[in-house]
Amino acid sequence: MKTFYNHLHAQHHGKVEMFRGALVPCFEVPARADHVVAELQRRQLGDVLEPQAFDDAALAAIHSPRYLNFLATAWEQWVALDAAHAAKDILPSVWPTRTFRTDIEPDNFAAKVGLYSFDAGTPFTRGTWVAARAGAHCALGAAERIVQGDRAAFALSRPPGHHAGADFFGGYCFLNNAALAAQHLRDAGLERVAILDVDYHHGNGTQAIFYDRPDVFFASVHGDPRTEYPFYLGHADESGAGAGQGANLNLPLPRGTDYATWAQALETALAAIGRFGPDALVVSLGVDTFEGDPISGFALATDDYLRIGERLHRAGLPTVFVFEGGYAVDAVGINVVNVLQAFA
Ligand code: OKP
Ligand code: ZN
Repeated sequence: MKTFYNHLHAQHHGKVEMFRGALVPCFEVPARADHVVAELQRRQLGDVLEPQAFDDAALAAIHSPRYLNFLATAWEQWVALDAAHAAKDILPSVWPTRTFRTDIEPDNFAAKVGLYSFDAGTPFTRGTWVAARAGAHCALGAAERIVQGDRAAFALSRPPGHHAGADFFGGYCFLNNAALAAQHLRDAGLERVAILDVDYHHGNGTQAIFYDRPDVFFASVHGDPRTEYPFYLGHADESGAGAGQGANLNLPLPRGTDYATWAQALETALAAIGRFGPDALVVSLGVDTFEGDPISGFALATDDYLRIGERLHRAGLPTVFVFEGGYAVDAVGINVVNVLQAFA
Protein backbone atom coordinates (compact mmCIF):
# COMPACT_ATOMS: atom_id res chain seq x y z
CA MET A 1 0.00 0.00 0.00
CA LYS A 2 1.40 3.38 -1.00
CA THR A 3 1.40 6.27 1.47
CA PHE A 4 1.24 9.91 0.44
CA TYR A 5 3.04 12.16 2.90
CA ASN A 6 4.32 15.68 2.52
CA HIS A 7 7.02 17.27 4.61
CA LEU A 8 5.26 20.64 4.43
CA HIS A 9 2.72 19.40 7.00
CA ALA A 10 5.04 20.54 9.80
CA GLN A 11 4.58 24.16 8.68
CA HIS A 12 1.17 23.93 10.33
CA HIS A 13 2.18 24.09 13.96
CA GLY A 14 -0.37 25.91 16.10
CA LYS A 15 0.81 27.35 19.37
CA VAL A 16 -2.31 27.38 21.59
CA GLU A 17 -6.03 26.63 21.52
CA MET A 18 -8.85 27.94 23.71
CA PHE A 19 -9.87 25.46 26.42
CA ARG A 20 -12.02 26.27 29.47
CA GLY A 21 -11.13 29.93 29.55
CA ALA A 22 -7.43 29.51 28.98
CA LEU A 23 -5.04 29.13 26.08
CA VAL A 24 -3.46 25.67 26.28
CA PRO A 25 -0.83 24.02 24.04
CA CYS A 26 -2.28 22.51 20.85
CA PHE A 27 -3.02 18.79 20.85
CA GLU A 28 -2.77 18.54 17.07
CA VAL A 29 1.02 18.64 16.67
CA PRO A 30 3.41 17.80 13.80
CA ALA A 31 4.93 14.90 15.76
CA ARG A 32 1.69 12.95 15.21
CA ALA A 33 2.39 12.47 11.51
CA ASP A 34 6.11 11.93 12.11
CA HIS A 35 5.29 8.95 14.37
CA VAL A 36 3.04 7.42 11.71
CA VAL A 37 5.74 7.74 9.03
CA ALA A 38 8.35 6.25 11.34
CA GLU A 39 6.13 3.26 12.13
CA LEU A 40 5.30 2.70 8.44
CA GLN A 41 8.99 2.64 7.64
CA ARG A 42 9.83 0.42 10.62
CA ARG A 43 7.34 -2.19 9.39
CA GLN A 44 8.24 -1.58 5.72
CA LEU A 45 4.61 -1.18 4.74
CA GLY A 46 5.10 0.14 1.19
CA ASP A 47 6.52 3.29 -0.36
CA VAL A 48 6.12 6.70 1.26
CA LEU A 49 5.74 9.25 -1.55
CA GLU A 50 5.48 13.02 -1.85
CA PRO A 51 2.17 13.80 -3.55
CA GLN A 52 2.15 15.45 -6.95
CA ALA A 53 0.74 19.00 -7.00
CA PHE A 54 -2.89 19.22 -8.01
CA ASP A 55 -4.58 22.25 -9.51
CA ASP A 56 -6.55 24.41 -7.03
CA ALA A 57 -9.61 23.56 -9.16
CA ALA A 58 -9.57 20.15 -7.46
CA LEU A 59 -10.08 21.95 -4.12
CA ALA A 60 -12.91 24.02 -5.63
CA ALA A 61 -14.83 20.82 -6.33
CA ILE A 62 -15.57 20.75 -2.55
CA HIS A 63 -14.76 24.20 -1.14
CA SER A 64 -16.29 27.59 -2.02
CA PRO A 65 -14.24 30.16 -3.95
CA ARG A 66 -14.49 32.82 -1.24
CA TYR A 67 -13.38 30.35 1.46
CA LEU A 68 -10.37 29.19 -0.59
CA ASN A 69 -9.48 32.82 -1.24
CA PHE A 70 -9.67 33.52 2.49
CA LEU A 71 -7.38 30.58 3.34
CA ALA A 72 -4.86 31.61 0.69
CA THR A 73 -4.69 35.24 1.91
CA ALA A 74 -5.50 35.05 5.64
CA TRP A 75 -1.90 35.16 6.86
CA GLU A 76 -0.93 38.15 4.72
CA GLN A 77 -4.10 39.99 5.83
CA TRP A 78 -3.23 39.24 9.48
CA VAL A 79 0.33 40.50 9.22
CA ALA A 80 -0.78 43.57 7.21
CA LEU A 81 -2.89 44.63 10.22
CA ASP A 82 0.22 44.77 12.42
CA ALA A 83 3.71 43.42 11.71
CA ALA A 84 3.88 42.17 15.30
CA HIS A 85 1.11 39.67 14.45
CA ALA A 86 3.72 37.52 12.72
CA ALA A 87 4.71 36.17 16.15
CA LYS A 88 1.16 35.04 16.98
CA ASP A 89 -1.38 32.69 15.44
CA ILE A 90 -4.82 33.74 14.23
CA LEU A 91 -7.52 32.44 16.60
CA PRO A 92 -11.23 33.04 15.93
CA SER A 93 -13.23 34.91 18.56
CA VAL A 94 -16.51 36.10 17.01
CA TRP A 95 -19.07 34.20 14.90
CA PRO A 96 -22.31 34.83 13.01
CA THR A 97 -24.69 32.59 14.95
CA ARG A 98 -28.46 32.35 14.31
CA THR A 99 -30.16 35.51 12.88
CA PHE A 100 -26.86 36.99 11.60
CA ARG A 101 -26.03 37.30 7.90
CA THR A 102 -23.34 35.18 6.28
CA ASP A 103 -23.79 36.31 2.67
CA ILE A 104 -21.71 39.49 3.10
CA GLU A 105 -18.01 38.99 3.80
CA PRO A 106 -17.06 41.71 6.31
CA ASP A 107 -14.03 43.95 5.71
CA ASN A 108 -12.94 43.54 9.33
CA PHE A 109 -10.39 40.73 9.56
CA ALA A 110 -11.57 39.20 12.87
CA ALA A 111 -15.08 39.14 11.47
CA LYS A 112 -13.87 37.38 8.33
CA VAL A 113 -12.11 34.76 10.45
CA GLY A 114 -15.36 34.12 12.30
CA LEU A 115 -17.39 33.89 9.11
CA TYR A 116 -15.16 31.04 7.95
CA SER A 117 -14.78 29.09 11.23
CA PHE A 118 -16.74 27.54 14.08
CA ASP A 119 -14.48 27.24 17.11
CA ALA A 120 -11.63 28.89 19.03
CA GLY A 121 -9.61 25.69 19.17
CA THR A 122 -8.19 25.89 15.66
CA PRO A 123 -5.30 28.33 15.21
CA PHE A 124 -4.42 29.47 11.70
CA THR A 125 -0.66 29.87 11.40
CA ARG A 126 1.86 31.18 8.91
CA GLY A 127 2.19 27.73 7.34
CA THR A 128 -1.39 26.54 7.60
CA TRP A 129 -2.39 27.13 3.99
CA VAL A 130 0.75 25.54 2.57
CA ALA A 131 0.40 22.50 4.86
CA ALA A 132 -3.35 22.03 4.40
CA ARG A 133 -3.08 22.31 0.63
CA ALA A 134 -0.27 19.75 0.51
CA GLY A 135 -2.30 17.50 2.82
CA ALA A 136 -5.22 17.73 0.43
CA HIS A 137 -2.86 16.75 -2.38
CA CYS A 138 -2.00 13.62 -0.38
CA ALA A 139 -5.71 12.71 -0.31
CA LEU A 140 -6.09 13.38 -4.04
CA GLY A 141 -2.94 11.38 -4.80
CA ALA A 142 -4.17 8.43 -2.74
CA ALA A 143 -7.55 8.52 -4.47
CA GLU A 144 -5.78 8.56 -7.82
CA ARG A 145 -3.97 5.32 -6.88
CA ILE A 146 -7.39 3.68 -6.53
CA VAL A 147 -8.42 5.08 -9.93
CA GLN A 148 -5.24 3.49 -11.33
CA GLY A 149 -6.25 0.12 -9.91
CA ASP A 150 -4.51 -0.16 -6.52
CA ARG A 151 -6.51 -2.02 -3.87
CA ALA A 152 -5.66 0.53 -1.16
CA ALA A 153 -3.74 3.74 -0.53
CA PHE A 154 -3.06 5.90 2.51
CA ALA A 155 -3.19 9.69 2.68
CA LEU A 156 -1.09 10.73 5.66
CA SER A 157 -2.61 14.19 5.53
CA ARG A 158 -2.04 16.72 8.27
CA PRO A 159 -3.80 18.88 9.46
CA PRO A 160 -6.87 16.60 9.55
CA GLY A 161 -9.98 17.36 7.51
CA HIS A 162 -13.32 15.84 8.53
CA HIS A 163 -14.61 18.85 10.53
CA ALA A 164 -13.95 21.29 7.65
CA GLY A 165 -17.03 22.18 5.62
CA ALA A 166 -17.41 23.64 2.16
CA ASP A 167 -16.68 27.11 3.60
CA PHE A 168 -15.47 26.79 7.17
CA PHE A 169 -12.59 25.54 9.30
CA GLY A 170 -12.65 24.20 12.86
CA GLY A 171 -11.82 21.12 14.90
CA TYR A 172 -8.16 21.38 13.76
CA CYS A 173 -9.36 21.01 10.11
CA PHE A 174 -9.15 23.38 7.11
CA LEU A 175 -9.61 21.36 3.91
CA ASN A 176 -11.78 18.24 3.93
CA ASN A 177 -9.30 15.63 2.75
CA ALA A 178 -11.75 12.70 2.83
CA ALA A 179 -14.36 14.65 0.87
CA LEU A 180 -11.74 15.66 -1.69
CA ALA A 181 -10.71 12.01 -2.09
CA ALA A 182 -14.33 10.88 -2.51
CA GLN A 183 -15.03 13.62 -5.05
CA HIS A 184 -11.86 12.75 -6.98
CA LEU A 185 -13.13 9.16 -7.26
CA ARG A 186 -16.50 10.41 -8.51
CA ASP A 187 -14.90 12.75 -11.04
CA ALA A 188 -12.76 9.86 -12.32
CA GLY A 189 -15.93 7.96 -13.18
CA LEU A 190 -16.73 5.82 -10.13
CA GLU A 191 -20.49 6.05 -9.74
CA ARG A 192 -20.92 5.48 -6.01
CA VAL A 193 -18.49 6.14 -3.19
CA ALA A 194 -18.91 5.45 0.53
CA ILE A 195 -17.12 7.31 3.32
CA LEU A 196 -16.70 5.53 6.64
CA ASP A 197 -15.60 7.85 9.45
CA VAL A 198 -14.16 5.98 12.45
CA ASP A 199 -12.61 9.00 14.19
CA TYR A 200 -13.87 9.55 17.77
CA HIS A 201 -15.47 12.84 16.69
CA HIS A 202 -18.35 13.12 14.26
CA GLY A 203 -17.22 14.23 10.80
CA ASN A 204 -19.64 17.15 10.62
CA GLY A 205 -17.91 18.73 7.64
CA THR A 206 -17.97 15.59 5.53
CA GLN A 207 -21.59 14.89 6.43
CA ALA A 208 -22.65 18.44 5.53
CA ILE A 209 -20.79 18.41 2.20
CA PHE A 210 -22.60 15.29 0.98
CA TYR A 211 -25.86 15.53 2.94
CA ASP A 212 -28.13 16.07 -0.05
CA ARG A 213 -26.23 13.83 -2.47
CA PRO A 214 -27.26 10.26 -3.39
CA ASP A 215 -23.88 9.32 -4.90
CA VAL A 216 -21.72 9.57 -1.75
CA PHE A 217 -22.81 7.60 1.32
CA PHE A 218 -21.52 8.86 4.68
CA ALA A 219 -21.42 6.57 7.73
CA SER A 220 -19.87 7.54 11.06
CA VAL A 221 -19.25 5.83 14.41
CA HIS A 222 -18.46 8.48 17.04
CA GLY A 223 -18.94 9.90 20.51
CA ASP A 224 -22.50 11.06 21.17
CA PRO A 225 -22.67 14.76 20.25
CA ARG A 226 -24.84 15.47 23.30
CA THR A 227 -21.62 15.27 25.30
CA GLU A 228 -18.81 15.10 22.72
CA TYR A 229 -17.29 17.54 20.24
CA PRO A 230 -18.46 18.81 17.71
CA PHE A 231 -21.76 18.84 19.70
CA TYR A 232 -24.09 20.32 17.10
CA LEU A 233 -24.22 17.52 14.52
CA GLY A 234 -23.90 13.74 14.46
CA HIS A 235 -27.20 12.54 15.94
CA ALA A 236 -28.78 9.25 14.92
CA ASP A 237 -31.77 10.89 13.24
CA GLU A 238 -29.64 12.63 10.57
CA SER A 239 -30.27 10.42 7.52
CA GLY A 240 -29.68 12.75 4.55
CA ALA A 241 -31.89 15.24 2.73
CA GLY A 242 -33.62 15.50 -0.64
CA ALA A 243 -31.96 13.25 -3.20
CA GLY A 244 -29.50 12.25 -0.43
CA GLN A 245 -32.22 10.91 1.88
CA GLY A 246 -30.99 7.55 3.22
CA ALA A 247 -27.35 8.16 2.25
CA ASN A 248 -26.23 9.31 5.73
CA LEU A 249 -25.86 7.07 8.79
CA ASN A 250 -24.77 8.23 12.24
CA LEU A 251 -23.99 5.74 15.01
CA PRO A 252 -23.31 7.80 18.16
CA LEU A 253 -22.00 5.89 21.19
CA PRO A 254 -21.58 6.97 24.83
CA ARG A 255 -18.29 7.95 26.43
CA GLY A 256 -16.54 4.88 27.76
CA THR A 257 -17.59 2.58 24.89
CA ASP A 258 -15.26 -0.44 24.53
CA TYR A 259 -14.26 -2.41 21.44
CA ALA A 260 -17.06 -5.03 21.67
CA THR A 261 -19.77 -2.38 21.46
CA TRP A 262 -17.83 -0.22 19.01
CA ALA A 263 -17.33 -3.23 16.70
CA GLN A 264 -21.10 -3.86 16.63
CA ALA A 265 -21.61 -0.31 15.37
CA LEU A 266 -18.90 -0.92 12.76
CA GLU A 267 -20.87 -3.97 11.57
CA THR A 268 -24.01 -1.83 11.28
CA ALA A 269 -22.12 0.77 9.27
CA LEU A 270 -20.54 -1.81 6.95
CA ALA A 271 -23.88 -3.53 6.39
CA ALA A 272 -25.42 -0.22 5.31
CA ILE A 273 -22.43 0.52 3.08
CA GLY A 274 -22.82 -2.96 1.56
CA ARG A 275 -26.47 -2.26 0.74
CA PHE A 276 -25.44 1.05 -0.86
CA GLY A 277 -23.10 -0.90 -3.14
CA PRO A 278 -20.19 1.54 -3.57
CA ASP A 279 -17.39 1.20 -6.12
CA ALA A 280 -14.85 2.37 -3.53
CA LEU A 281 -14.52 3.26 0.14
CA VAL A 282 -12.87 6.26 1.80
CA VAL A 283 -12.02 5.71 5.48
CA SER A 284 -11.59 8.76 7.70
CA LEU A 285 -9.04 7.05 9.91
CA GLY A 286 -8.88 8.72 13.29
CA VAL A 287 -7.39 6.67 16.12
CA ASP A 288 -8.55 8.98 18.92
CA THR A 289 -10.87 6.09 19.88
CA PHE A 290 -7.77 4.77 21.69
CA GLU A 291 -8.07 4.25 25.47
CA GLY A 292 -5.05 6.50 26.03
CA ASP A 293 -6.29 9.46 24.00
CA PRO A 294 -6.06 12.69 26.02
CA ILE A 295 -9.14 14.44 24.55
CA SER A 296 -11.50 11.52 23.79
CA GLY A 297 -13.56 8.94 25.68
CA PHE A 298 -13.62 5.48 24.04
CA ALA A 299 -11.60 2.50 25.26
CA LEU A 300 -10.12 0.79 22.19
CA ALA A 301 -6.81 -1.00 22.75
CA THR A 302 -3.81 -1.11 20.41
CA ASP A 303 -4.61 -4.68 19.24
CA ASP A 304 -8.18 -3.69 18.40
CA TYR A 305 -6.82 -1.64 15.47
CA LEU A 306 -5.58 -4.90 13.92
CA ARG A 307 -9.15 -6.24 14.04
CA ILE A 308 -10.47 -3.06 12.44
CA GLY A 309 -7.99 -3.43 9.59
CA GLU A 310 -8.92 -7.09 9.04
CA ARG A 311 -12.61 -6.26 9.04
CA LEU A 312 -12.21 -3.43 6.56
CA HIS A 313 -10.23 -5.75 4.31
CA ARG A 314 -13.12 -8.24 4.38
CA ALA A 315 -15.47 -5.48 3.17
CA GLY A 316 -13.77 -6.16 -0.15
CA LEU A 317 -13.68 -2.60 -1.51
CA PRO A 318 -10.90 -0.51 -3.03
CA THR A 319 -10.07 1.70 -0.06
CA VAL A 320 -8.50 5.12 0.48
CA PHE A 321 -7.43 5.64 4.08
CA VAL A 322 -7.22 9.29 5.16
CA PHE A 323 -5.52 10.20 8.44
CA GLU A 324 -7.69 12.21 10.87
CA GLY A 325 -7.38 12.36 14.69
CA GLY A 326 -5.35 10.55 17.35
CA TYR A 327 -3.66 12.61 20.08
CA ALA A 328 -1.89 10.01 22.20
CA VAL A 329 1.23 10.98 20.30
CA ASP A 330 3.44 8.05 21.33
CA ALA A 331 0.78 5.48 20.29
CA VAL A 332 -0.65 7.12 17.17
CA GLY A 333 1.85 5.54 14.77
CA ILE A 334 1.38 2.02 16.12
CA ASN A 335 -2.41 2.30 16.13
CA VAL A 336 -2.70 3.70 12.61
CA VAL A 337 -0.21 1.24 11.14
CA ASN A 338 -1.98 -1.65 12.90
CA VAL A 339 -5.09 -0.84 10.83
CA LEU A 340 -3.12 -0.51 7.61
CA GLN A 341 -0.94 -3.58 8.11
CA ALA A 342 -3.90 -5.82 9.02
CA PHE A 343 -5.75 -4.50 5.96
CA ALA A 344 -2.79 -5.15 3.68
C1 OKP B 1 -10.41 16.78 15.69
B1 OKP B 1 -10.52 15.37 15.12
C2 OKP B 1 -10.04 19.62 23.57
C3 OKP B 1 -11.33 20.22 23.02
C4 OKP B 1 -11.73 19.60 21.72
C5 OKP B 1 -11.65 19.93 19.31
C6 OKP B 1 -11.37 18.50 18.98
C7 OKP B 1 -11.15 18.33 17.51
C8 OKP B 1 -10.86 16.90 17.12
N1 OKP B 1 -9.54 20.32 24.68
N2 OKP B 1 -11.27 20.36 20.60
O1 OKP B 1 -11.82 14.91 14.99
O2 OKP B 1 -9.72 14.40 15.76
ZN1 ZN C 1 -11.24 13.18 16.34
